Amino acid sequence: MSSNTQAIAAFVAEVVAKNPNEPEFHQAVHEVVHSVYPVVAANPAYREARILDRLVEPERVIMFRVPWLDDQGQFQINRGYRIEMNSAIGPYKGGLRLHPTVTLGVLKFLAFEQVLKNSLTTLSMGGGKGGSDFDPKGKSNNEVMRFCQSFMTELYRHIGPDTDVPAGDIGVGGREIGYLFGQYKRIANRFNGVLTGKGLSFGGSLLRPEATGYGAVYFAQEMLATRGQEVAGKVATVSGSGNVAQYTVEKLLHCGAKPITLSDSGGTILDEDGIDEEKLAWVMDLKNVRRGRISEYANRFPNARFLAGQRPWGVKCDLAFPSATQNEVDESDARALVANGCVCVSEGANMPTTPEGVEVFLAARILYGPGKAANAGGVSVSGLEMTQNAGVVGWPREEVDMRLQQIMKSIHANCVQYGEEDGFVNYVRGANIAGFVKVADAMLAQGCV
Ligand code: NDP
Ligand code: 2IT
Repeated sequence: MSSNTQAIAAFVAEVVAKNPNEPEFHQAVHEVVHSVYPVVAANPAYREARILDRLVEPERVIMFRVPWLDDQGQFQINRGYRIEMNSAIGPYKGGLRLHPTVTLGVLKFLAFEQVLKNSLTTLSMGGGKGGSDFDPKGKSNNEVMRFCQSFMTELYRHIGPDTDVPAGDIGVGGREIGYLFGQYKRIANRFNGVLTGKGLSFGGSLLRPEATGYGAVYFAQEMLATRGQEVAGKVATVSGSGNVAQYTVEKLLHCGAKPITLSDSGGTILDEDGIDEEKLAWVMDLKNVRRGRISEYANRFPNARFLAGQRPWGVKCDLAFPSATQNEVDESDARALVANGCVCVSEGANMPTTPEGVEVFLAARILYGPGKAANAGGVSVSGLEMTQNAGVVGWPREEVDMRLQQIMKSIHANCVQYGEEDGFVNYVRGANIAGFVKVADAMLAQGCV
């Protein structure tokens, strides 16, 4: 073992010992430390200032009770969290996730990834993440509203437009942000940009709903261009059927690609004819208004098949966009994608590929864009929403889209700068190092805080 390998193993072992029962956090830290350790080893100032030790320690963790009354008048109790991970380069920024699988460790992994992702965006945003183990599935609008109001009744004292600016993530979209904003304004007696992903009539930005999915496709375009290829004409598999998946399909259609799958936790729909604009509009209504299951697609469009309990990765494709959740692409999924001729994976979700799956993609030298680079379009437009709110202006859609495309190009260029080796771009290494250096230098400049 080289001395770096030993040092990395020792560092990760200490993180594991200090943060028991947080496997997703360990996984995220391991991947990043593996990439950035050589940079740290070569820079005595980083070592003396214990940058890595500070990076894995959240600046603040807030954990609270969220009591609410269901439609039957029964008491319900959930646990709420906000991880304020790192504010070296800006106020804490990152989404809120409402899902029964939410734990402290899941949110710490997401907050940790967010620090580096936000650094890559070129904007001034620190990293945070929050949420609750509340399950929005099967809840009425009024129950979701009462939950959001109770959640904000505690959270409001910790957030603010210059302090910590939450947004959406799994289970939190426009409806939830509306309820959260209403309660914040009521308690704080302030109308400001404390949340992003707001409705257009109360300070939201055009293109924020589309931004993550569009950005993941823009990132794929940049990756493909390095090999003289383009998105047009390619067959694409997409997982998930929520915000990110829907707008990934929309942008793929704009670019002339053929998306053929969507999924949810029940299984995958495969539509060999392609999911076109009309079918996508039906999916948006199903998921965002009627809040149904993706299996219904196969009833509505009989040429499509529902693959119960399956993920999309066994389906032959040129491009893959994992856009559901963490660890949804394992080693055998990655092998199947490569064997079927997939040339490019652009991650809309956060850490959707297991470490073993990542190894398969890197060994096959396909174009592999990790989430913290490929899905940074969402938080980037959140940053643009903050700028618009601060200036009390609203930019036209074309302007936001132009800025989003510029940011995705710049993230790609940064990944290439730090990740190119022997004519191959290792986007994992590139994204980790590029994100890290900016935060590390800011921490160095700010002293022992
Ligand atoms: P949504 O809640 O809109 O959609 C989530 C989708 O993923 C649903 O189809 C859901 O299916 C599926 N899913 C969630 N958990 C699981 C699971 N454990 N197993 C299988 N399927 C699952 O969330 P988003 O589209 O906003 O988020 C998707 C991913 O993108 C997440 O990883 C998120 O962190 C990431 N992301 C989101 C951004 C944003 O701007 N929204 C920005 C950057 C990244 P079901 O309904 O069955 O649960
Ligand atoms: O993972 C993410 O980047 C998000 N869920 C978006 C965060 C944000 O603040 O817009």
